[in-house]
Amino acid sequence: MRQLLARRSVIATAALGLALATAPAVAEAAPQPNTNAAVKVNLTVQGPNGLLFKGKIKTKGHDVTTTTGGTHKCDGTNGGANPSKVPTPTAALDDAARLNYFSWDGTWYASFDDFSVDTIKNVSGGGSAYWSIAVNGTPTPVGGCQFKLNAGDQVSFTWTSF
Ligand code: B12
Repeated sequence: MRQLLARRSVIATAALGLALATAPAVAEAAPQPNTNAAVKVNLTVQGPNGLLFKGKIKTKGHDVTTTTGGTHKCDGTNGGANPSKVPTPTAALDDAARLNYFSWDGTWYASFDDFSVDTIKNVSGGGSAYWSIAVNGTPTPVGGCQFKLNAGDQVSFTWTSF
């Protein structure tokens, strides 16, 4: 009798081991890379009468507050432009302004889920000029909260007449 019980126990243990060995592995979620790590970029603000700011800025996507536009995200997910948060030109401008005590203002356009940058250091475009945004010399095809910046990028806000 004792032998029979011992044999049953061995069989049960073996069956359990087999079940565990053949159980499908639970899929582990792959760790998501941090797309919004702070990057250092070179920022230039070129006004109608000369350079208004030039410097290296450490920046990442973040919420931005302007007098005219209020508080909104500015982290590259604006308008679904990027799937996750990233550093952006307007967030870089905002960081430069805060660290260097200069002002900027922008209007919020819900239609673009973005700000138009209207005034930097009290210089506005008026009716015949605007602040053009370029990265590495190329005007961005989207607004300044939608474009992804990479480390070392040359970001410029240039007063441009039209
Ligand atoms: C005219 C125009 C401009 C003019 C607007 C002033 C003017 N004198 O009319 C100027 C030259 C200033 C301009 C600038 C820019 N523009 Co623009 N512009 C247009 C255009 C051709 C027509 C807009 C319009 O008149 N709509 C009709 C009026 C009745 O509607 P509205 O909502 O009142 O229009 C206003 C807004 O569109 C706003 N506006 C214009 N451009 C942009 C860009 C952004 C990001 C925001 C938030 C608002 C904004 O200015 C208009 C007049 O007040 C559109 C293309 C299109 N077909 O829509 C591109 C367009 C809106 N612009 C675009 C872009 C990318 C820009 C810039 C970011 C380019 C750059 N790299 O510098 C800059 C803005 C930079 C900044 N300072 O923030 C993109 C926006 C795409 C997006 N998803 O963000 C568009 C769609 C063109 C494109 N690439 O397809 N623009």
